[in-house]
Parts: sequence; structure tokens; C-alpha cells
Amino acid sequence: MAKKKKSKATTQSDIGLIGLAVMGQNLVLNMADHGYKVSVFNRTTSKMTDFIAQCKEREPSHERVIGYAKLRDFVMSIKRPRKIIMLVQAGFATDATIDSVLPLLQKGDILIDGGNALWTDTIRREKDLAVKGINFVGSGVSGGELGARFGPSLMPGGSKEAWKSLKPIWTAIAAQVDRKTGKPNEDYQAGKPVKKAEPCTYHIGPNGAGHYVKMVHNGIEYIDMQLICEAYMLMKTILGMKPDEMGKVFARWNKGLLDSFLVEITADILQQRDPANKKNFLVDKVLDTAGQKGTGKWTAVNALDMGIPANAIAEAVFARCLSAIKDERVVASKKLKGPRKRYSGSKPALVKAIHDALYSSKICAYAQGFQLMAEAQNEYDWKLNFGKIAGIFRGGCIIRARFLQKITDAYTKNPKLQNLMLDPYFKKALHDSQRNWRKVVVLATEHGVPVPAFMSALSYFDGYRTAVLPANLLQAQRDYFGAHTYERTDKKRGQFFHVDWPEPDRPQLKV
Ligand code: NBP
Repeated sequence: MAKKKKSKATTQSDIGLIGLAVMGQNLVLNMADHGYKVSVFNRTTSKMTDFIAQCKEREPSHERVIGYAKLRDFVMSIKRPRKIIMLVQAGFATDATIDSVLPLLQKGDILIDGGNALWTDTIRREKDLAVKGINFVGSGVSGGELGARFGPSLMPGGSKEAWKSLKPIWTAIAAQVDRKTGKPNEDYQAGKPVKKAEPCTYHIGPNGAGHYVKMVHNGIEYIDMQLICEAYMLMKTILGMKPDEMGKVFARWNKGLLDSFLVEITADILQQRDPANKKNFLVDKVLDTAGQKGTGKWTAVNALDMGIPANAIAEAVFARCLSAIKDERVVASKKLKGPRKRYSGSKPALVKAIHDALYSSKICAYAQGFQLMAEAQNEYDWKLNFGKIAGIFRGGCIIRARFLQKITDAYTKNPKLQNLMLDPYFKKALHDSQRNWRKVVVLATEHGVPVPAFMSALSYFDGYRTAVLPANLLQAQRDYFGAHTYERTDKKRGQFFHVDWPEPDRPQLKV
């Protein structure tokens, strides 16, 4: 635990927070645990008074949380330069909150948006507020409710000046990982002093950089989850495995290369019995329609906008869309037939192949996420440190995984690495597992099992390593019907040619 600060009831608060829903409440308690006195405000006052009443019943440290019903009193209770975190719904609510608090702020005060804002909104807000002398920090907060409470991964953007002021609090409340191994630091979680801990936060860059990285983190989270679901689907459909048996497989995988929060919770979920009937497994009773809040879609749309082939991430978003049309799928399942095939091979061999397919696809998914960030930094004039970004994903957040240490190592060794797949460790991992990866994709196709993320990741790998793609024919087609011109393989790049193609046969109009 970080060193405690003393604060008396009469002194001003170190920081303020607006928005006492699940994320806000937990982040407040985290800050109070670390010795910070926190003022809180919520649009609906009863939520604030209920929260303060609960704080008083809990630990003594939570008396450092002071509630205010009036926004003016809340703002005036905070030390200058004021630091005010907003954890309200992204979009309209964030603008409404800024508008209400702005007249009460003074030059040099810092407004921090911890919500899942669209990074272009953050760029706009930072620009507008900078003119008024207010520092605006868009900070990604990852790890859900538990992360916020016990140590999230924090991705702040904004000015260096604002970061200097915010840094002591952000580094104290963030998740901590062991500096060398990258593993979440257990001493820290147990509240003991830690020497080798590294906080899962750093100043990502100006304006929208923090929120951009948080969005890509969420895009990666989508594909990470989808890949695990496809591994589950294959074991269930082709091997006929029961949830608890699959749960044990995931628990075993969690001790190896795939060691991660998402694999760990999958093992738990698959072994969970249905509270309504203990004979059944809960997962079999959960309806197969997945929701989404939009950050995965933003990532995919941005990939299309920037022309970056993040096809596996986009595929994970489409997989959720397909899951959502449940009624249509039920009707179609009775009308459209697939292959009827039984698997007669070795079960352990297929489980191992699925493991390898999952690992290779995951490498491609992360390669795509980091390609996106690499392009965005050119687009927005940021200087991102990819080793550090992978480093702050190692603890606190939903995609935390042993694997991230390898990404940190890769970018530390070569900060200009063009694609993660070209790093020697990942290259070898892909070479070692691609045979099994292909086997799984072929088997899934033969059995009619949908594995869009495994397949699109494999297509990405194959496309990226192919020197000559069929786009020569495509460009010739474009020149044929639209005179779009083409470059030649035997001439310098940048010289464009056009052929007077023969007129295609056109059907004669009958008059
Ligand atoms: P919600 O996203 O559900 O937002 C609820 C809060 O927003 C309440 O305090 C509510 O006040 C306030 N609010 C709304 Br709605 N409209 C407002 C307005 N016009 N003016 C002022 N306040 C308004 O809460 P959450 O799930 O805790 O998430 C907070 C932020 O953190 C979001 O941006 C979310 O995307 C992000 N995030 C969430 C998670 C997660 O796991 N939930 C993880 C990471 C990031 P009220 O009480 O008066 O209605």
C-alpha cells in the first residue's frame, strides 16, 4: 500500500469526484484507502447520501469521503489547483457535467474524464477547455468495478502539467505489478509495503491519447473474449465436452502461456452450477446473445477509417451482432443444413490444437491493436510508448495476461518494431503453432462450426506474410471499369498507367 497522507476533517479535499454509480463509488473508496480526502457529488443527491451513509458504516478510512448536495459547495471544498474526476455516462452526460461545473472552476484547475469517452470528443473538450485555462485529462479506467476498487489500469491523456499534479494519486491507486515479472503484486494487494512494484499507469500523451488507447484496449478485449468463446464452442461441439470438463482445461491453460484474467474467469464460469437447479451448469442456461456498449465498434470503425487491417477485431464485433439476431438464427437453424460429421481423432490432440489456435490468434489480435495505435500516433501527432502501454495492461485491466510481458519485452528491445508478429519470440510462437491452428480451422469448417475470429486471424497472418496478393487483378479491374490507373511491377512506384480496355459486351436494350 502506498504511504498514507494525513487529512483532517477541516482541511480541504485532495480531489473531488462527480458520478457515484458503480465506477465512481469504487474509485472513491480506492482513493480513500490510500489516504486521500475525497469530496463527492452526484446529480441525484439521494445516491450521494446513501453512499456516504454506507461509507460511515465501513472502514474508518472511508470517513475521508465527504458528500456535497450542492455543486458549488463540492467545488469549493477541493484544494487548488482542483482535481475533479467525472465518472458519468460517456457522451451527452459528460458535456452536461462539464457545462455545469465550468463556471465554478478557476484557471489551472484539472477536470478528469474517467469515462469511456470517444477520443475525438476528448480532443474537442481538451481544446475548448484549454482556451479557458482549464486542464482537461481524458483518462481510460480499466478493470470494471473490482479494478476501480482495488487497482485499475489507468490511461491518462492531457497536458504534462496536469499529469504532474495528478501523478501521485494515479500511481497510488492504480494496480501494481512486479517490475521484473510483470505479475500482479500480491504484497500490494495484501496491503504490505512494496519495493519492486510498478504502477499500471503512465502519461500516454496529449489530448485524446489516453482515451484512444483505452478504446483499443476494449477492442482487444472483444477479440480476446471471442477467441475464448470459439475455443469453448469447438470443445463443446466437436468433442462433446461438458462445461466442468472444459472448465478444467481452461484452468490448466491458465497455468501456461494463456495465463490471463479472462481465461481464469472462463474456468470459473464453466464450473459454476445453476443456482436455480444445481444439476445444471449455469453457462448452459445463459441466453446466447451478447450485448455491447460501443467501444469495440469504435475500434473497428476507426480501423476502417485509417485503413488498418484489424479484421479480427472487427470480426469480434460482428460475432456479437450475429449473436444478437437470436430469433432469426433459430428459424435458420431449421432450414439451412450444414455437414453431419463426427470427429474420430484424438481428444487430447485436438484440445492441444485448440490451445495453439487460441494463442496464435491472440498474437494476431494484439498485433492488430498495436498497428492501430501506431497509425493513430501519426494521425494525431502523439508519441506512444508501446512497451509501456503493454506494461500498464499487465495489471488491473480485463485483458491482463502473462503474455503482455512478452509484448513489453518486444517493444523494449525494439521500439520501432513494425508488427508484433515480426518480434523473434512471437514469430517463433506463430511458427510453432500454425500447424495446429490450421488444423483447427479446417476441422471447424468441415464440421460447420463458426470460428470467425480464429479464421480471420489466420487470414491476417497469411495475408501479412504474402508478398504478392491478388490485388494486381483487383487494380486491373478498377482500371478496366473506372480508369483508376495502376502501377507496374517493372517500373518505379508512383508512376501510373492506364490501358484502353476493350468495351465490355453490353446487353442490348429491347425497345
Ligand atoms: P454509468 O455509465 O451508468 O453512469 C451513471 C452516472 O452518470 C450516474 O452518476 C448518473 O447520475 C450520471 N449521469 C447521467 Br446517466 N447523466 C448525467 C447528467 N446529464 N449529468 C450528470 N450526471 C449524469 O456509470 P458507470 O457504469 O459507473 O460508468 C461510469 C463511466 O465509466 C462511464 O463512462 C463508463 O463507460 C465508464 N466505465 C465503466 C466501466 C464499468 O465496468 N461499468 C468500466 C470502465 C469504464 P444519476 O445518479 O443522477 O443518474
